[in-house]
Amino acid sequence: MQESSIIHRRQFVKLGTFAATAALLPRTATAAAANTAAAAAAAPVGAPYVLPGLPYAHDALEPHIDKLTMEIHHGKHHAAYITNLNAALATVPDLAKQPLGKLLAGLPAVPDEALRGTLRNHGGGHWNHDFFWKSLAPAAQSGKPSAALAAALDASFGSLEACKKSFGEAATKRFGSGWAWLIVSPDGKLKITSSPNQDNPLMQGVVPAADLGSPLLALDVWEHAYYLHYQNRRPEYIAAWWNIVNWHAVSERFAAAKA
Ligand code: MN3
Repeated sequence: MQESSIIHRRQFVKLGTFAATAALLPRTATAAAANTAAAAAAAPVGAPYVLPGLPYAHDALEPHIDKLTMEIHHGKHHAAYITNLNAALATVPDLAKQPLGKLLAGLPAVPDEALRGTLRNHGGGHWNHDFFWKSLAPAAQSGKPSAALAAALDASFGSLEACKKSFGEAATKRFGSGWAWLIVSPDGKLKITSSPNQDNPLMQGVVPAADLGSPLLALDVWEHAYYLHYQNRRPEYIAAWWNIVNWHAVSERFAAAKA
């Protein structure tokens, strides 16, 4: 009971921030912020988890990500992570009460090795995809980094273009399936990392300590994310993907991480 009221309050605060920001933004950006707020409102807050709806239509990211890829990626791949996560959590009611991010941050405390592996892969799969969808917006609503985020990107990488270059290299070099991340490190600096499979920067004791932090932006480089349209041309997918980054969402995450 106490746990759920804490989660509710946290969500309420987050939605309040979105609403306040939306009031200050021009019309197209307001629509994007409203989409993000709607997605946050629809997002699951506990087990059993349900597949959250996309904050845009399946074809809204074309031509950069095609409709069929979005339908399969969201409706099949993401849904399967949730099904497997729920099946695992059904056996451990105490763990099921934890917010997913907290559960993933504390994986080493899960004593059963098989359960730990399932939570890592399928809990990570749900968290990462939920985060990924909210990191994207139709190209016309992509926007740009806030002044504060732009300044931090300049300070850490020299420029936004230099950040994109490093991020693209991390995403390209990730062997096999995984993710590229832009995070705020515990020291407050921005950093680019990558992780295998469904690992993410929240996973203490799983990913290297230097790769831990608050995620601002994620790119899925599993072949299921791009193969139908781009086949083996991962760098082409990465380059096109920048057109549909939701910079409003990324800027909000940066502000929250620095607060
Ligand atoms: Mn995926």
